[in-house]
Amino acid sequence: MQVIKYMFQPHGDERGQLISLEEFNDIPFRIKRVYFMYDTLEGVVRGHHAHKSLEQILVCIHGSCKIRLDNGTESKVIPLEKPYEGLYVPNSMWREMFDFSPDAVLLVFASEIYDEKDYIRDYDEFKRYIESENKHESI
Ligand code: T46
Repeated sequence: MQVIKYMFQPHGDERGQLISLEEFNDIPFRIKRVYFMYDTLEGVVRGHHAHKSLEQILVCIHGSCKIRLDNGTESKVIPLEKPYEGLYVPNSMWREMFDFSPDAVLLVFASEIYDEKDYIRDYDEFKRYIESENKHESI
């Protein structure tokens, strides 16, 4: 399973660091929505879903957290610990976010506006969805 992590270029000088992210240049899609989560309680696991179409880039701009990505056959855990690392999460990928440090701020760039119909929130349904997608691809 291929995991794509972007390393953004900080514009550092004697005052500190600045990162600028532009759609299509640094983020590989048109950014239609930005959201972030913070004050995540210890032991909490967020996510537990996949998206049919949505693509996203996750950046832990403060603190740290871990992301589990699962494509239906393989699963990987990716730590996010630096504000210049962006994890690309494609569509049809189950995700869970966990191990948030108390100061973690997880910023997300999303390719679509919020749409509950795009979510698959049941893992067995996700597996069936992946299988049907693979069938279509092999025809
Ligand atoms: C994802 C992971 C990484 C909105 O009203 N608008 C929004 O844009 C979002 C993202 C959420 N919401 C509402 C829906 C729920 O009532 O905020 C509440 C929490 O959302 P959810 O339980 O879906 O949050 P997470 O952390 O489980 O998942 C979120 C995104 O929903 C999801 O697309 O990939 O972060």
